[in-house]
Amino acid sequence: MTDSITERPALHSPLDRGVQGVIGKPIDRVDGPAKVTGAARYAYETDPDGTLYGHVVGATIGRGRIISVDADAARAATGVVAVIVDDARIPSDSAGGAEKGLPGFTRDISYFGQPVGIVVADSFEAARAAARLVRIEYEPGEGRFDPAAVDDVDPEPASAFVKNVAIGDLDAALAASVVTYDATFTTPHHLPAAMEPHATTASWDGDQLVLRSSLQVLAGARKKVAGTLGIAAEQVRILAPFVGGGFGGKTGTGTETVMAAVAAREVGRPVKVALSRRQTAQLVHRRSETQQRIRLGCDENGKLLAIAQESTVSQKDGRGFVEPVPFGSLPLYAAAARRFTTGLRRVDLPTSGAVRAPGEAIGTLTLETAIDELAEMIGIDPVEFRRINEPASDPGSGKPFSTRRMTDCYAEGARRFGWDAREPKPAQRREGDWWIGHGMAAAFRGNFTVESRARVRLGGDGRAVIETDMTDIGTGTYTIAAQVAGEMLGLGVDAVTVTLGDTDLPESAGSGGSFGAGSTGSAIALACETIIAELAQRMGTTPEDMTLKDGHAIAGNRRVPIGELVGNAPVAAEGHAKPGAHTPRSSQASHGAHFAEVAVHAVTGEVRVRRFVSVCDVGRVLNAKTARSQILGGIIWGIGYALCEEGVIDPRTGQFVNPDFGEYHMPVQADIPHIDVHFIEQHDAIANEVGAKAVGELGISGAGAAVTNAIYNACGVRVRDFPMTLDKVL
Ligand code: MCN
Ligand code: MOS
Repeated sequence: MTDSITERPALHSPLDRGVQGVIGKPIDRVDGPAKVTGAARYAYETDPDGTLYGHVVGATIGRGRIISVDADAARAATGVVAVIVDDARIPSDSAGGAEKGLPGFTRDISYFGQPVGIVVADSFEAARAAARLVRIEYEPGEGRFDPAAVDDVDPEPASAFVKNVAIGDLDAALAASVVTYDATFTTPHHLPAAMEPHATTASWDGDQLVLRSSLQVLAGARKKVAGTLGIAAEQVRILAPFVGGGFGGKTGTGTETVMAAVAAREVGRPVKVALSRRQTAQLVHRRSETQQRIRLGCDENGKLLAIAQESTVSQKDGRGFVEPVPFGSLPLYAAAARRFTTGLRRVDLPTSGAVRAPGEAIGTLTLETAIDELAEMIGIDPVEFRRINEPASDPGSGKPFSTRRMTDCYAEGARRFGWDAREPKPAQRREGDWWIGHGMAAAFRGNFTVESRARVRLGGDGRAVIETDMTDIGTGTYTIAAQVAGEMLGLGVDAVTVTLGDTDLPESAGSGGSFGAGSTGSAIALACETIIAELAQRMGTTPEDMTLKDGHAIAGNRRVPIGELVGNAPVAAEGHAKPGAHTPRSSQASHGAHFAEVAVHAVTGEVRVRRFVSVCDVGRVLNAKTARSQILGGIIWGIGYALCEEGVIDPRTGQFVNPDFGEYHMPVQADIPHIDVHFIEQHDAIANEVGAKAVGELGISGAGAAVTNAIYNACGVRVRDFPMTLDKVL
């Protein structure tokens, strides 16, 4: 099928030739030394002269109205410089993922923690203490705090990113099936808990605002901040050279960003604001809880005839984001009758928004568990069952896949894991008090190329400088940017300086949707192409007949240092990557297969993940080490979603009762075994110029289901209410 699409004109591609030998290599992070020595400064660590501290004041009810505010005691407290509460300049809503500028202050409270104001003081402690002295009287209202108790479901929210799908006659296909499956799963609220707090240091120079912020996508944030403050985007500069994790929570802008800007303007001095952990849970955004009914049917040969995933999710009023539950499920399997729906309940809870692998993370956790169940019902090995149902083209759109190595991932994963030795029947293996089991699941992450620009300059010193507003949120952007340019221009990574995270630089897609590396990498490669053409001209040859290696241009028997070729006339170019002309005609994604071995304690129900193997198809791997780290991180999230992560909301007040690392349980080092990650590389020439596809969110998809399926294989227990804590497994 794929050959019906002509590939986009390839770069004459030093990347494919790999003469310099840096692309794809497991090179250590170029920003590593700066990070471990503390030279890398994060948003809250910059102190322009005279910086003051801001602390956000939040509502202490989940629904109702403010009757009165008394800030006298706060204003009189030691060290306090300003108290801005109950004020039109304070945005009325949580800012994470805001689509537009935020509306100004309202006395109507629609979620617990809603920002009401900010206190500015000469120390962090003074600001926090004074924030507690602000007296607010409320008239509490009736809140919709328990999504499951909200009867009203919008069956087809207009804003949904994934539209409802109804293809073929589902009921007839189920009736014609030899085996059918029908079960309902629930997944809880999840929090995007980055290590670095959500923080901003804001300073004004006349009417120019400089924000040192921990954000993922700077160009978008700049527009949103400007919209909220009622100023032009050109008046805002955002700097984010280092970001200590975001996981979706730092897309859009942040409450702390707008609040710091408002406060700094009021006091005429720089102000910095960091959200506490508790505030992070309230003011950033959660991944919506979900209810998912999954129905499947297959014929006697295991061929799926029907597949349905009907979900409900929740969102507060006035917000458009709808957790796209079926996003990863849609293109997984061929089945003629298909139904995927996402209904929406309106609640008075913190905004729900994009958390790492929106939709896929929880939609494949359930679907891949259900597929395992159906495979067992029809008596076919789960790997074989998936192979039987591998689609030839995207079963939703009918479009050909750009590249898809899913079945190779199954085969290679099974081989590496030793799947042949698995006992097909549950509860067959026991080691002392532990039941041992094996499970697997498919992984899927859609791939997008998003418009991105990068500038590359080559100087007379033979060094290259890359400039773009792209961020590195822990992913490895600095390193892969240096690798792409190094390979293109024949330079070692130490001869490439990468400057990121500044809205004064060319606008990129930012870090989000796992489109950052492919999109920005392509912009860099395109800029290098222009530079190569110029160098070839100076060499009196063509790009095809010139090789760049180890800082030299080589053509025929001539070998000229690049610095000499550049001389006093630096060569600079801007690359502009965009979705290819073929993108709308193809279906693009990264794929993978996860295999897990677990031990389940026969007496306590404790689950230990003992072994994990993952084989992934992500197009070109830009850096084998950072790409592996991304998959590792994703798998750990998947294991957490299966076994322990759960944001618990008090249905009486609408507040998270476990908004910190002590109570919101995530897997720690001791919970994670050695993870074997292997890549099947096939450069995807249709996806983008560097042939690289999504990595950042792929690992989560399906990882939890490999664990749930292994638990079943170990002890015969299925749990459909996540997380599978030991009380449920027992
Ligand atoms: N990479 C590669 N080869 C490819 C693609 C990527 O080697 N073909 C590697 C590179 O090191 C690249 C990294 O993987 O820097 C991630 O690339 P990509 O998949 O394009 O993702 P983004 O750059 O867009 O990063 C965002 C993505 C998302 S959407 C979330 S959410 C997420 C994630 O990355 N949040 C993270 N991974 C995270 N990792 C860390 N440490 N912290 C976060 O907050
Ligand atoms: Mo990732 S949730 O798209 O920032």
